[in-house]
Amino acid sequence: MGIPVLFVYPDFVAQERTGRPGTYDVETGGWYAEGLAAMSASLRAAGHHPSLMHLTAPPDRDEFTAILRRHNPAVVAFTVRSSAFPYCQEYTRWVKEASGAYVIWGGYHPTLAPEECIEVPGVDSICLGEGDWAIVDLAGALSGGKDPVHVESLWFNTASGPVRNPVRPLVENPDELPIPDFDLFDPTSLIPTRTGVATAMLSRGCPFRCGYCSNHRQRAVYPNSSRYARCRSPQNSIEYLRRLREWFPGVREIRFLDNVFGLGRIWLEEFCELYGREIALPFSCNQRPDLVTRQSLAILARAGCRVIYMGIESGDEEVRRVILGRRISDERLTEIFRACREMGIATVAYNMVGLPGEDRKKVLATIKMNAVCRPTSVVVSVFSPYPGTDLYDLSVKKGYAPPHMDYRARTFLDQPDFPKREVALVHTYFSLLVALYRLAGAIPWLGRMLVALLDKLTLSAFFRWSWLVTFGERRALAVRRFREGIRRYIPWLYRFLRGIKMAVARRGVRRTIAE
Ligand code: B12
Repeated sequence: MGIPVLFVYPDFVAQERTGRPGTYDVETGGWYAEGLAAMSASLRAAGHHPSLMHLTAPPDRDEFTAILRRHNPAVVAFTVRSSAFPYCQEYTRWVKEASGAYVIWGGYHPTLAPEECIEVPGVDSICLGEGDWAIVDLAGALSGGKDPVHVESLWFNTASGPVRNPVRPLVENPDELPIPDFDLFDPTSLIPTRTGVATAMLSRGCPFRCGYCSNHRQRAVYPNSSRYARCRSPQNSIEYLRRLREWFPGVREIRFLDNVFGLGRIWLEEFCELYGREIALPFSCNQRPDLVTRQSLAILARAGCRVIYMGIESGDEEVRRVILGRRISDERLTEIFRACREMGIATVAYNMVGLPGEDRKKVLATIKMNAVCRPTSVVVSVFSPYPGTDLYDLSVKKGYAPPHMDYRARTFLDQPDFPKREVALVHTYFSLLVALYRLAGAIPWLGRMLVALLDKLTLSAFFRWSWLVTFGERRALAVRRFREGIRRYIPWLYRFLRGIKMAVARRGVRRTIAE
C-alpha cells in the first residue's frame, strides 16, 4: 500500500540588504525542479502518493501548517539548497511540532555538507546524491512497517548516533528513469510558463570542473562517478518533450536548463533532426564557449535555437584559467559571440564578481570583455563559495571567508584588495558600465577618450561612496520588481518587449553580416 509523500520546495532567494544586517529582500520563485518531478514519477510508479508544497515566498507558520495538515503526509521530503538551509531548519521544526511525519532532506546541501545536515534537530534521514530510487526504497520500507535504516544513499539519525550508508551507483542510462511527473507542478504557478516558456532537462551532470561549481563534488559521491554526465537518447528526449507539451499545451518556446546542452556531436545532430520534425518550437539552451563550434551553432540554429546562454564569468584570462579552471582564451570568447550574432542567435552572458584573487582592475576587464563580446543581455552575480567547490576551499584557506556561511549574504569574500562594499558596488553598476563602455566603443574618435575617462572613473576613489551602493541597490530592486510584475500580470507585454529586444539583436546581426 502506498503512502503520501509531501515534497517541500523553498523556491525563493533571500538576500541581505547592504548595511541592514538581518533584513532580507526576497526574490519570489516559480521554477520547475526536474529532481522533484523525477522522484515524484518514480514514487508514483511504485504506488505512492507524492504531492508538492511549492513555497514561492517564505510562508508564515500558520500558512505552512495549514498546507501540511491538508496533505497529511507520512513523509515530508525537503529539497535543500545551501541558501535555503536556515529556512529548512525552521520548517522542519514546524513539521515536527505539528505532526508525527517522517522528515527526510535531500538535494545539494545534504550532498555537499552531510555532517551539518544530519545534525539538524527533527531530520530523520538525509539523502546523498540522486534520490530517484532511494526515496522509493524509503517509502516502501515505511509503508511496509519496516525499519529503513539499511537503505543505500541515506544517512539516518538514530538513538545510537548517525548511520551513514554508502551512496548507490548513479543511474547510468537516463532512459531507464520514468519521464518526470510534470503534473507535480501547477503550470500556472511557474514564472516561465506565464510567457509561454516551458523548461526542460534532458541530461544529468556535467563533465567539466569549474572552480565555482559543485558538480565535481556532487559527482565524487558515486562509486561509478565516471558516468556522471549522461543524456537521454534523442528518441527518449522527444518522448519527454511530447509529454511536456501535453502537460502545458500553451507552450511556445522551450528553455533547456541542462548544464551544457547537447554534449556530443552525434547526439546533437540526431536530436536536432528529430526535434525539427516532431517538436519544432523555438528554444534556448546553455553552451560553453570552448565547446560550441560554428558547425554546432549552425545545427542548433537550424533546429530553432534562438538564444544561447554562455559564461564569460571573468574577463581576465588568468583568473579564468587559474582560479575558475576555464581554459578559454579572450579570442575564443569574442569569436564565439560574434559567430552567434552572425547566425541570428541572441546571447546571454553570465558573469561573476567578487572572486578570490580579484580586484577592481580585474572586474574592469570583465566589464570590457562584455562590451567587446556584445551579448544581447548581461547577467552578473556575486560569487558565492558553495560547499564542496574548489573556490570554497581556497576562500576559507586564504581567510577570505569563514567555514560556515549564511548564503543569504549580499557578498561573501572580504579581501584586502577587494572589500565587501566594493564588491557590492561593482555588482550594482556592472550592467550600466558595460552599456557605457559599449557606447563609448561605438563612437569612432571620441570613443577612446571616453573609454579612458570611464577607466579613471571606475577605478577612482569617488566610485567608493557607500550611498552609491544603497541608491543603486534600491533602483535595481525596483526595476526587477517592475519587470517581474509585468511578466506576472501583463505577460503579453513582457513577450512583446522581449520580442523587440531579440528583433533588434537580429537586426544587428544583419548589419554585421552586411559590413
Ligand atoms: C537547472 C538549475 C537551476 C534552475 C532550476 C532550479 C531548480 N530548483 O531545480 C534555475 C535556473 C531556476 C536555477 C536557479 C538557481 N540556482 Co541552480 N542549478 C541548476 C543546475 C544547472 C541543474 C539542477 C538540476 O535540475 N539537476 C538535475 C536534477 C535531476 O537533479 P537534482 O536537482 O540534483 O535532484 C536530484 C538530487 O539532488 C536529489 N534530490 C534533490 N532534492 C531532494 C529531496 C529529497 C527528499 C531527496 C531524497 C533527494 C533529493 O534527487 C534528485 C533526483 O535524482 C545546477 C547545477 C548542478 N550542478 O546540478 C544548479 C545549482 C543547483 N544551482 C545553484 C544555485 C545557487 C541556484 C540559485 C540560488 C542561483 C541564484 N542566486 O539565483 C537559484 C535558486 C533558485 C531556486 N528556486 O532553486 C547551485 C546550488 C548550490 C548549492 N550548494 O545549493 C547549483 C548546484 C550550481 C552551483 N553553483 O554549483 N538553477
